[in-house]
Amino acid sequence: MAPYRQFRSMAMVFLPICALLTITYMAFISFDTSGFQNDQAQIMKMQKAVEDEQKPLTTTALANNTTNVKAAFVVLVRNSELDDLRSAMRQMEDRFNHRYNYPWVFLNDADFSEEFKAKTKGIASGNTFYGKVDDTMWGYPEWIDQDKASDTRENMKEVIYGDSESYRHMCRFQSGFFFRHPLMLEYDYYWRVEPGVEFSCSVDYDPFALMQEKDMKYGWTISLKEYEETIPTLWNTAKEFMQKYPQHIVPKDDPGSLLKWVSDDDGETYNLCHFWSNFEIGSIKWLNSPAYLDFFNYLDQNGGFFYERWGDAPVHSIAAALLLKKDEVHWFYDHGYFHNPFRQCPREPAWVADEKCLCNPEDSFDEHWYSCTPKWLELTGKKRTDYLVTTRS
Ligand SMILES: Nc1nc2c(ncn2[C@@H]2O[C@H](COP(=O)(O)OP(=O)(O)OP(=O)(O)O)[C@@H](O)[C@H]2O)c(=O)[nH]1
Ligand SMILES: [Mg+2]
Repeated sequence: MAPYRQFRSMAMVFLPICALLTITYMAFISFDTSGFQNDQAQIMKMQKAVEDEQKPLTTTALANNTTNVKAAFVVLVRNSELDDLRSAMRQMEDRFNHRYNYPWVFLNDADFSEEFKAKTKGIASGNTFYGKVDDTMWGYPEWIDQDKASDTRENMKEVIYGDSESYRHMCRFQSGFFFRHPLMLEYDYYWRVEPGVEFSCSVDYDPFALMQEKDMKYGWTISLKEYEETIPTLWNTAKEFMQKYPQHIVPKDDPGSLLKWVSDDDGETYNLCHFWSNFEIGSIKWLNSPAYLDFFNYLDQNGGFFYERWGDAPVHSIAAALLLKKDEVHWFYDHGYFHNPFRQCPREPAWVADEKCLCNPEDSFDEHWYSCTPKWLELTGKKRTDYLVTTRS
């Protein structure tokens, strides 16, 4: 019996001590774990915020350094604009194309000079092609009354480019023909470049791959309002088109409809909003589709390219708003771009401008009262950062 009693007295001493130690340990563990869990949740929340800010829209476009998209730059240009063109090309090559080597297509209503060819070929990292635009694409269609066109120019002297004949041919060509020039037909996507523009941010992903991967049709950087005097009857003509070709129109009650971007009264009138077409990354197949061609031909028959001064920017933009859905149109927010007098410079997160760009976000036009980009964001229900593709290096 003695060993049992000894064991019992030892147990009476040790058991409470063990119980106390166990309780203390459990309390410590549970306190420590919940603290750890809190920290962990906090860290995960912060990581998610950073990831959301940096979330790439695509993976392929970022990962692929090789050219697998059938795409080209397209430049309508005169020989006299060579220096300004070389400046724009140099920036495009340094900021983007030296890693991708996409070809350049130059178009002109006159012959390109040998100097022009040599000095553009010298800068391009991809192949260069030079095309002449003939009078099937640059000139008066037979239904145009040229006296009436001439009177219009006389009467529009006060309007910017209102008295210019060549400007009208240019706008009609950019609206309805550049994408079916024989040199362009082998490509799926184009990036329009103009002499004298600036590309002020490094583009470390492939916008063409992004467009292809997401099946997007039209990309832009700056939006603004058109001079009303240049397009008095454009919207009414577009409304007639909508009635005649309902099969091409995205219904206005479709959640993807972009009608509200160009009209504040349910389609009654045009609010003058358009994408500035001197920068465009777009689908050549879309422009060659029956929907777009029916639209262009309908406008062209009306004669407004000559009897008014319809610009290719409102023409492309109204087409996009009527024929495309929200997800098919992309704001290239993370591109730095300047065409006199407006600039696009990414605002936030701050690192984009600091690390990738040579521009001041305070100069960016996107929040200007004359910009239509706030309306775009409101309609699409997106934030600027939703359009961020570039990532931190
Ligand atoms: N070959 C050729 N190219 C032209 C002609 N007119 C304009 N372009 C080109 O067409 C594009 C648009 O013309 P711009 O004069 O820049 O028109 P804009 O951008 O509305 O006006 P700006 O404020 O002057 O730049 C540019 O790439 C020009 O080089 C022309 O008569 N012949
Ligand atoms: Mg220009």
